[in-house]
Amino acid sequence: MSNPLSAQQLQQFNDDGYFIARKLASDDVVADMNRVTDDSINPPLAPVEYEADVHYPGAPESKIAPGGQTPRRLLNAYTRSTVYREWANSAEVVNHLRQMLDCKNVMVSQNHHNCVMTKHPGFSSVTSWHQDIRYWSFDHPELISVWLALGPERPDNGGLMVIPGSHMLDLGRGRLDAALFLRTDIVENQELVKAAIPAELEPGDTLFFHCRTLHAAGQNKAGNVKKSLVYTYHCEQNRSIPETRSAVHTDIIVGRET
Ligand SMILES: O=C(O)CCC(=O)C(=O)O
Repeated sequence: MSNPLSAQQLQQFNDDGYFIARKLASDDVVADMNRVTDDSINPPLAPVEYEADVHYPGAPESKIAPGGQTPRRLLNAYTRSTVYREWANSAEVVNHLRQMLDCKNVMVSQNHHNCVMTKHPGFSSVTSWHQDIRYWSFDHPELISVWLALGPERPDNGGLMVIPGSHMLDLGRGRLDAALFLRTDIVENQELVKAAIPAELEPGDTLFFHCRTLHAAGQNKAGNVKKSLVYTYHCEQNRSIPETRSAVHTDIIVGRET
């Protein structure tokens, strides 16, 4: 296996619920992805989710409000471009996932994430604390998202923050609001978020995080659009529940010929 994770790195992922692989994507791959992404933002190439669609704090109220046409996610990344698809299938990504998920056949979902997240200065919204498992319906809550930075990511441009070890917490339903975000009015939650740390990334750095790891992100207050390619993976044996949002489009085994 090329460039396997060491036992210590794997332990770090298991303990923290996330792991950053520095410079996992080459400069050439990142440059290609930036080119394709920039061509898809202006004008936005469908299918696109707009800031106005998410209704998160700070988002424009509607598509006709100022900033209402700001893209938030370029959807269907896997089928959108060869360069995105090749990354989803790359040995760098798939070998790490085989180790983290502890299975040979890893599948990528086309049902959520599977997108390029774009965060624009001026019209971006806040994503409150949540676990991605809220989106997913699978036999087991064992999925990993892979977040590739196409540029620098820090708190001031809306980069992710994570709470180490939060993937092991048993959060009762009462600690989450109607949309399954962490309630801010609960003292235990206020204490919990004090442990947050920024996942600072440089172009090509790749954040692997468990679907139960609490994370959040602020608005982009910097000068450039922040862009990140995100996929979510699971083992072949861990199946989506039929007739849920997780089962609409076919999952694909990665790491074979594309
Ligand atoms: O970039 C952001 O605002 C966070 C996105 C996120 O956490 C998600 O889509 O699950």
